[in-house]
Amino acid sequence: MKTMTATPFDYAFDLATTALIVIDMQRDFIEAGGFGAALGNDVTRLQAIVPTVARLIGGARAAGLMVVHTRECHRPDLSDLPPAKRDRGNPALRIGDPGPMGRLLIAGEPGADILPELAPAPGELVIDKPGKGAFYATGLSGALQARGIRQILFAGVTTEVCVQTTMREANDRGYDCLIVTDATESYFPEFKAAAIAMMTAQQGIVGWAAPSDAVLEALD
Ligand code: TIU
Repeated sequence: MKTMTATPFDYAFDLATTALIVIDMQRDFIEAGGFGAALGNDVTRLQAIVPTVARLIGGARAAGLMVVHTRECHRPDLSDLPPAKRDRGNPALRIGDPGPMGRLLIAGEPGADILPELAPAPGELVIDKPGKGAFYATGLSGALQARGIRQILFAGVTTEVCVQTTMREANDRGYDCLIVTDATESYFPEFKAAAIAMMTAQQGIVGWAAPSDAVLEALD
């Protein structure tokens, strides 16, 4: 086992049983004209973490970790989109509506793609998910079990929505989870800080947190 310095205490992991899951680094959340912007968010905050996420993915690949990418998106016929999700808040643009990057959050449309600079490498698992959590209605659980994964490092957007939901799902399934603090971001800085604080409080009730430098050093 290796260890890294983390909050609230050292995080133990084994390269062979650790996965990096990169959550929803899609154009629809990070670029103008996508789903995130349609909800009224300033998407420029999220762009700042892209180089850090790229470095983290590079380090994980070099260390031989399983690397998983997720995309929040729906089938073109919207059969996996609950009306409650589509209609919530009566946004100007709804999921499935045409926008500048194609239909919002629809699989196969340009906006649903992962940013080109973070593109999955051949052979890496890409999970399309209809919910905020990556375990709901996907094959993620089986894929992690097949590889014998026991520890999961989390990066991506947004911290308090899809990242936190997935980390909580993983924690309940028995994984030791760590969020990489500068490889995740929110449209709301106070929500990012609160999400990391509440996950690591109470002796790591949901898991651990550490910056990418500490993670990359431990992976090296
Ligand atoms: N709106 C928001 O903060 N997030 C999402 O809708 N999805 C993800 O976090 N990926």
